[in-house]
Amino acid sequence: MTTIPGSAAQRREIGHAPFDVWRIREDFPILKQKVHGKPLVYLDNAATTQKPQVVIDTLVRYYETINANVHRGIHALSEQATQEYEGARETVRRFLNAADAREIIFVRGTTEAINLVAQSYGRTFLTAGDEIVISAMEHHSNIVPWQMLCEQIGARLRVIPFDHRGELSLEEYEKLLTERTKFVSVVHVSNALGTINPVRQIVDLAHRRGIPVLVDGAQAVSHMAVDVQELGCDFYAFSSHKLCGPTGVGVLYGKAELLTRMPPYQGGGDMISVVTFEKTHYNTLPYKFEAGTPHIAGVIGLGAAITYVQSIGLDRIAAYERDLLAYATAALDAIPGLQIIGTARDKAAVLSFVLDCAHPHDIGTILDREGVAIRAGHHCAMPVMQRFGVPATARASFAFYNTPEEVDVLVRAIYKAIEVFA
Ligand code: C6P
Repeated sequence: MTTIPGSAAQRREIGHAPFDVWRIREDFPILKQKVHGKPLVYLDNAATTQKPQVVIDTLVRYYETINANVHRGIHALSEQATQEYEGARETVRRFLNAADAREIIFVRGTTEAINLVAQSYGRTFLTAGDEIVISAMEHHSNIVPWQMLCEQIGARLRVIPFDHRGELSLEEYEKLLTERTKFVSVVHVSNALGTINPVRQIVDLAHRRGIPVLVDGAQAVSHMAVDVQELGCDFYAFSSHKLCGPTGVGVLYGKAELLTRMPPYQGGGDMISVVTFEKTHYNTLPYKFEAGTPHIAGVIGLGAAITYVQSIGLDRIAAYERDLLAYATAALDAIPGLQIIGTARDKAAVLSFVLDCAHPHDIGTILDREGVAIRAGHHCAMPVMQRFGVPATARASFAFYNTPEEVDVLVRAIYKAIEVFA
């Protein structure tokens, strides 16, 4: 028999009024599915979140009734598409509390946003001998673009270490900030460990020395309210698909003053004002950074996703997920031979773990047979695995539509894996 810490009463308390998780689950058609004959327990939300009906309907409505290119036509459909596309920009602006809609650039996702800054800002304002500071818990998307830049211009990457819990050392960070430091790029919430980093402090320490900061918010925006003006960061990146929106679209927030001084990342339609063979004049913000036909349906779908999560409330989501994570952490901690990787005091809804009797991929396979979807691997954060001396972890990552009962299913499935492999 599986012993799950926490009483039934405690389980009931999580997810009932004022946060009715069962009501919310009704919004997600995919959650009604069975996998291998078992009810789907979707715990791979850090990889991508599921989509509520309202987002699916928005995409269908767009293609059924609006589909047209933006910023080009003078016909009714094009005008409507443009209006909804630009409406979504305003929705994102409010969501991040950016000062100006010109500071919201639509891109393909977090990865493209970081590459844009590395190439546009980095190649313009950094030079040989300069240093870029990142942390040891970055996703590859916030490592490789900077390494590529370093190779191109002869700059150097410096790395903030983290401790056994997965907490960054601010002391070490401060030591890394010198007159050679020209850029800082850090993750808000680690996808492999769940650590919530003190980005406000990180930004302050950099700004005191006049160093701009990019924050990778891929894992943050769906778990907490983000206010870019309060954080003070110069750039903030996130992906729509981790926020209940469509894949293939994301956002780069950048301070207008910096974006204005940066050259375009890509050339093409929409990012120009005048083109001659002798010289091209670029468009104003934000279009200067949106070359070619954008993912119009995706952007409008992202707008619908943001409106949806805001209707639940990011603060309520954060509070609910905090309880759910505490419940899951206690339950997994009680499993013999299981070690949680990433035990920071301030964590978002990610539980990475290893078992002493089974490889994470084998755990993932057994869990899948039980209908439980988790991710197993290095989570595109190989340096994190190296730091903990493990080849991979199993990772359960939660969303606001997950329930304590699903945590119980996860625990029972882990015991099954132990039975098979021990
Ligand atoms: N992490 C995960 O399973 P894209 O692929 O561009 O939407 O997001 C990249 C990215 C950047 N930063 C962080 C912190 C991330 O977690 C991710 C995506 C997924 O953890 C897929 S590897």
